[in-house]
Amino acid sequence: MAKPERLVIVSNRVAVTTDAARAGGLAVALSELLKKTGGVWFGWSGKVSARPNSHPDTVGRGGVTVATVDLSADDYDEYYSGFANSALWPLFHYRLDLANFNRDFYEGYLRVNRRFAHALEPMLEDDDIVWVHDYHLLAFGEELRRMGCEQPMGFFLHIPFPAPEVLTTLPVHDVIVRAMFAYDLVGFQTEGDRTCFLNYVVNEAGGTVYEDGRVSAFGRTIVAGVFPIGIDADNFAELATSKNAMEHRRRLERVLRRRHAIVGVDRLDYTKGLPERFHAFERLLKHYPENHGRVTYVQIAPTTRADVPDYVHIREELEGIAGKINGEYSELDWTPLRYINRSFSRPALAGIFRLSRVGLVTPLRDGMNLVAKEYVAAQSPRNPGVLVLSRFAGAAHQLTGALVVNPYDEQGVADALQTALNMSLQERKKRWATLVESVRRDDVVGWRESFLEKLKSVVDPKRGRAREKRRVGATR
Ligand code: ADQ
Repeated sequence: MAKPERLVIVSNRVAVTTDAARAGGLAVALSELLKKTGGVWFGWSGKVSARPNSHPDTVGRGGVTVATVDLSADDYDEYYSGFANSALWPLFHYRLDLANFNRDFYEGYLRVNRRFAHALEPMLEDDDIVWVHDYHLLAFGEELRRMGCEQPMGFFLHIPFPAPEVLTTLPVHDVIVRAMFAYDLVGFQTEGDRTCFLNYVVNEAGGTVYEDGRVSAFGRTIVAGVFPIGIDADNFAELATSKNAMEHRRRLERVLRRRHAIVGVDRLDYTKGLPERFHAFERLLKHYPENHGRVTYVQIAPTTRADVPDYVHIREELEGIAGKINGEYSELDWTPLRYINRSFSRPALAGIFRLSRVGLVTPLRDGMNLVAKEYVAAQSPRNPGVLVLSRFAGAAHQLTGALVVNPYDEQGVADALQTALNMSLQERKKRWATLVESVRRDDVVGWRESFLEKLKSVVDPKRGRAREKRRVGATR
């Protein structure tokens, strides 16, 4: 019997787990799959060391080999904080004003992609399938190919792919896109992202797009597909009624004292539109004074990437706006905005979502946004809340039952909040039914399976030829 293919997942950080209560659905979905097929999860250990290891440290966890390498301080500054998070992240989210195209960052990015590829290559077997994740590792596949690796390789971009007019401001845009052609399948979150990629290929690289999804440029033909990521909806719904969730719900209920809650949960990132969101809430209080004493907005936003200066600025900015709103509108027994700058457990978030009348998700740009889907999954079918969602989140293409807003239009968001807070139970139920149907249907397992099936279908003929070559070689 043929040996099943082994899956090798490559991502900046590894997250092997089965603890759905603690980890996100993505980590669990990929871990589960690795356990089924046997496999390797390779990436950065999260450690910075003076002498980073060139051979990965490996540990076996339930049939999965976790293989990690450290970064040097220069690697960390140039690859992680530098090119990945100060050039690609802002650029791909259309924040040209924040992008830093320092050449050293780019050199460091290529160096780490190469070092990672050299570290993984000795572990690879002929029948492996390699699945690489996200903007930190765009150049990783090309480095593996340079070493002669012929395994099927897929790449999934979790963040948006920008329009060519924006992407071409990156001095090395052509090198980066050419590197993407080392993969056999490149996956995007939305049709819009894929279109931006195809437009670049045709207009900037002189490539060709075929009707069946194949794309040729730089002497290679690959497939570009759309695979909107989802969550483990049933699991999240269960978490929302767990003991832990109920405890947090009760704590919040005590503070709310029958007031409606609006909830936002985001990593503290300038792409999430938090200052605009705070201003929109301020407008709600200003233009719809009947909400004074009646509505509390809870924003949970833990600090991330704290050593990238723009993340320090956004934190200070938010503290200023929150202080101003509360200073102006608070009463002895009512604090309009509760801004909490730390992380919560997943059951706690699920409980808070379930209690909140409105889920406010207004990124300025977002690959998908899983919080929007988690808010929907956590709702009670008998008394569901309303999702107010930015049109610039990938999720807006699927979650048509939401109140879709333009996050730059603060008055528009305030009006949508007012509509949400006053929406009849009948309409809330109707909208939620559409939303939850979509969240359940396009879940994380479907995402994972459809990507891997596509990858296999793209490379099967090639694999057949490679096997035949090896067989003929062996019988000679
Ligand atoms: P992120 O930018 O991190 O992900 P998102 O999709 O919302 O954004 O996922 C965040 C996850 O972290 C969610 O599962 C959420 O519950 C959790 N989280 C957020 N704040 C938290 C808090 N305070 N405490 C605990 N958990 C918290 C990137 C892209 C997205 C894309 C995902 C997946 O930027 O566009 O949807 O990858 O592909």
